Amino acid sequence: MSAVHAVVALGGNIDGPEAHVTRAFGELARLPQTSVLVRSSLYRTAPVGYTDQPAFINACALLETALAPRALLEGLLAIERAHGRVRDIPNGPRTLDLDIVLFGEQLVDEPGLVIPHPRAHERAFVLDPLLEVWPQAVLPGRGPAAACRKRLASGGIERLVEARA
Ligand code: PH2
Ligand code: MG
Ligand code: MG
Repeated sequence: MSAVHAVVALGGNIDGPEAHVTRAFGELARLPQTSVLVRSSLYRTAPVGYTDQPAFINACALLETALAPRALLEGLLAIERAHGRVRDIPNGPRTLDLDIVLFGEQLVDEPGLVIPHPRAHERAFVLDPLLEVWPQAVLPGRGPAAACRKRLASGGIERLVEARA
């Protein structure tokens, strides 16, 4: 199979989002023709955009996939629906959001699917976990993810350290 490296950003902020995001990593690994190469830590992040809502849990997964971008998106939307995702308030509370941040070096601009994610370069809640799974990542048209991150404020993001038994 001709596989590419893709990055999916995970996020959620209602109904126990840590459990939703953790379960979603396993569900990504069960997508056809796809494996999860690296999972980031979970991050607790202040809401960006619409701020009158609970803190988010965010993370990123580095995938290897032979799916086409549109097929990967369909798989992500099916996982979101299985987590009871309801689309009412734009940027509002959600159980689980799965966004394609990067898909190899491909540029996609189609209805409902823009890659790289058009706001990834300005969102620390995407860049911090992205840099954890892929420190050398480059956002086509924006340059190295690490350089994008340096231009942003450092506050509002807490990496959650897993409790060890
Ligand atoms: N997602 C949004 C809007 N704002 N803020 C944080 N902290 N994390 C998110 O995942 C997030 C957000 C729309 O997708
Ligand atoms: Mg999103
Ligand atoms: Mg989304």
